[in-house]
Amino acid sequence: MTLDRVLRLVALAAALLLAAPGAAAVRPNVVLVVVDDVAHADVARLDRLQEMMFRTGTELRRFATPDALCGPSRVSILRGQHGHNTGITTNRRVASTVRALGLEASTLATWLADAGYATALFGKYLNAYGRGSDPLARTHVPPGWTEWYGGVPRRGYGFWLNHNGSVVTYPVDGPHPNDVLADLAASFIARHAEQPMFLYVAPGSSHGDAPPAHRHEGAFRDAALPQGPSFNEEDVSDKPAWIRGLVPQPADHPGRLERHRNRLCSMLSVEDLLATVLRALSDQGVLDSTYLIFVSDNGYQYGEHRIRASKATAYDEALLVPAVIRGPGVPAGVAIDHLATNADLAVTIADLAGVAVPSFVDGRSLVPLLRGDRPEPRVAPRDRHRAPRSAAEGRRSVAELLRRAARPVEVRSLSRDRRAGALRPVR
Ligand SMILES: [Ca+2]
Repeated sequence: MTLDRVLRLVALAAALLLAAPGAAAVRPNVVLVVVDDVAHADVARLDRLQEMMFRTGTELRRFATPDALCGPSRVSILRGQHGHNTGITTNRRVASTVRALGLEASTLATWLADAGYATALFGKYLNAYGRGSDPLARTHVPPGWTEWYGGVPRRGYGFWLNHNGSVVTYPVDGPHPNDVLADLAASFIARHAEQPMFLYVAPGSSHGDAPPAHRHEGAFRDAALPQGPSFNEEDVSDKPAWIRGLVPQPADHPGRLERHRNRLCSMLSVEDLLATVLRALSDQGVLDSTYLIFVSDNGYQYGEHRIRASKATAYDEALLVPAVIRGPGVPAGVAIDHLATNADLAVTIADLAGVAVPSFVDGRSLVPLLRGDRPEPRVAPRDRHRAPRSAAEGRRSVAELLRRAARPVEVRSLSRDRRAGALRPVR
């Protein structure tokens, strides 16, 4: 253990004790909530989420998911590696490929379980897990999980979930998946509060058509599409050919409006889930010794840069996701603009737990950032989006990605900027 790490752990322990006198704070609990396809523009409209997380925690405003796609992002979260090092850069057969590559043998779950944590996953594991297109069985439980409630419960009512190796099917007239996940998480907390806990809570309901809980249907019936400065970008002459070939998108497209509104509605049951988890932690007297992290696996575009309804692009709206952490010693209502990525989560959580990480990780601990330190600037991971049609367009895409660090919303390509030549890929 390096001196720097020892000092950081000592400082964090001090912060914990200051924030929660009397609490068993040496090994804090961690709840990681990973939502699906939720963009910055979405969370701005979710009042209870703002109250439960953003006003009580520290926001990472430049939190990037370099592949901007579900599967690669979720593997990066569990492994602490960027997609170009996990080898997972698409959604194709993610679950079985991860297993075949042996990536499940060493994840955030195994690191924490080996250190004595009670670990549990609730909800979406990896794309194609247990689906007909993927040979990985629904009964598969990866190593490292004390309890396992994995599946891909993203179609709303009528879904399946693997309960510790046994598949449970919920009927269409049964509960909404997020309510099931909430109850399972609360039960886990009640049964394991005596030891340090790690909960990976992954409601997938905001993906795709995002069918909300019945009680939330129509709650955002008047919501308009987000229309920031990049919406229907007027001048695309400096963009790659595939962007230049796009026509302006209508702001009142019925299908996109419905998808956006459903996504917001589906997030209301995620708010309910989060409230249930907070209440369960509070009931057990461990809320003050628990870190809660909320993050999306990728962002989403509704017409920004003329892109109709998509992710997996090199633009801010898909790359940068809502990310916030609250817990003992973490300043409330603060926003940080330092670049962070999904590969940092596993390393950060291990750091909070005082657990060593394997040498293969790419991520860095964000604990110094939360403490107020400002580490050296980072270079964004290499862009892999939308296969460029020429080397020149490839450079242009990279330049567009990296320019992001300069402004919240960038509409001008950096491709003709000489400084782009100084940009370089990571590892
Ligand atoms: Ca996603």
